[in-house]
Amino acid sequence: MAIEQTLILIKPDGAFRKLTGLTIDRLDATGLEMVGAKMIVVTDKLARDHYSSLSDKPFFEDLIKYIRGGYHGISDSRILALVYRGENAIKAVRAVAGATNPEAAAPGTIRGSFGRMNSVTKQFENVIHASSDPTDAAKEVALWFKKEELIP
Ligand code: IDP
Ligand code: MG
Repeated sequence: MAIEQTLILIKPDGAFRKLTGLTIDRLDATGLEMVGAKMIVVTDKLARDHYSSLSDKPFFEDLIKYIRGGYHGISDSRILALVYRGENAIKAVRAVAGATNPEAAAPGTIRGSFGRMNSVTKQFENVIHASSDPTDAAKEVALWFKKEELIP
């Protein structure tokens, strides 16, 4: 069993709809350890670096607007970034996060319980980001956190 770290972001819809505490409750229920937490302004550069692998997708510009709070009336949105650590942390957090499309996410998952398809903006509002594999997790943790901001 590998000890992994994974990055979680409470996206602007989660903060706007006051789902932060409920989301952390689900994350803590995994038994993993929270080793990093901070509020951070999502600059245009940070958003584009974070989602660089999706830059060729048709929804990319909408995604940048969404993660920066543009669909929730927030400019220079601050979001809560978290790092959880433990055995198979990446898969464990993805499992409680649920499927990307909130309408397809299983009941009881974070996205299945709290996510929604916004009927006005047509955006997936899926509450959290969670790293998808060890390569992405390493890149994302390093992008959002300095080493000294994590519990050793
Ligand atoms: P993930 O967040 O479950 O890892 P990714 O495929 O990495 O899913 O996509 C990143 C984010 O981009 C999603 O969480 C969602 O906000 C958005 N997204 C992904 N696919 C679509 C789509 O088909 N339409 C609209 N937004 C999408
Ligand atoms: Mg992803």
